Amino acid sequence: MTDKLPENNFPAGYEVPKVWTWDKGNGGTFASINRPIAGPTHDKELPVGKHPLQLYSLATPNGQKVTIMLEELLALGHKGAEYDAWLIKIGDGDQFGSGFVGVNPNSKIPALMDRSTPEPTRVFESGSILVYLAEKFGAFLPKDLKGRTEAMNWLFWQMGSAPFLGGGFGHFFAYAPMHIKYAIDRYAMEVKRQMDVLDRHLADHPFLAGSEYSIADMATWPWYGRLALNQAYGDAGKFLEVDTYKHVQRWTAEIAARPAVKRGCMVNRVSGDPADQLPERHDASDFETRTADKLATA
Ligand SMILES: N[C@@H](CCC(=O)N[C@@H](CS)C(=O)NCC(=O)O)C(=O)O
Repeated sequence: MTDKLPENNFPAGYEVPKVWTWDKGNGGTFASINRPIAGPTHDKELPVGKHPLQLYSLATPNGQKVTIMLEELLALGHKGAEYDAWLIKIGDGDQFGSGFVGVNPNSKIPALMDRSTPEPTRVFESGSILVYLAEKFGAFLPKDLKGRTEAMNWLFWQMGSAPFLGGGFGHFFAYAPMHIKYAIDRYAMEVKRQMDVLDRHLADHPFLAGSEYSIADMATWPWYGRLALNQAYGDAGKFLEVDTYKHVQRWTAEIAARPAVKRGCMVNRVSGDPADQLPERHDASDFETRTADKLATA
């Protein structure tokens, strides 16, 4: 670090101290919820509904992976996949309540409690939730070892890659309190490389795991499909010229057209068009009767 002149740093004159201290006023979009420590901040039990599966979530891309999977399972006829989806407002710090931390010690949505097992089973990390549901219901994960492995390859690829898209590119493009060319260039390059990885693979495979639509697609679409639709981080899609990834565009459009994907994207959603927001889901009929536009006029 000694080769870096303080006047070239950002902000100019900044020198890295010997020991980091928490600057609570750093001003980023999520500054009010970010903390350097784990654990609960307050006591709060989680609500429990009537269904076997209790989901505690919000319609971010990580949250949508799971609601898409649950809606796909229900569409296939798996009645045991009925679920209550409770809203966790991460901007208000709900993820730091004691009940939520009991389900996910990492304090991040999505978190799932399966109450159909002899003792309730907690499941956290969106990738782990997808695998759990795929194995529980025997669906959306190829049965043969080769196909299953290819689905896992892409699922783990997504889990490892998306933080560069969201935490890296998205953060510095949209959420940081200033634009830093170095950071934006570094992460834009990486995200374009990732889009090209997907594009080359999807050129000769209908879906990520091959011919079968799987949890790998459900994990990847809310991140890279949304970006391909220019629905992530303002105008990031234009900035990254996402229209040039033709095979990603084909795959994105195909998945976007699935009715279960449309429903899954509405659950626990609290922004955008009120007709597309279903803040909480406790019954399949809620899509008809309990969207935000209907609740407002009830
Ligand atoms: N690796 C985790 C990431 C989950 C995650 O980052 N969730 C975000 C919303 S997309 C969250 O809950 N943020 C709240 C916080 O950081 O306090 C997963 O895939 O489940």
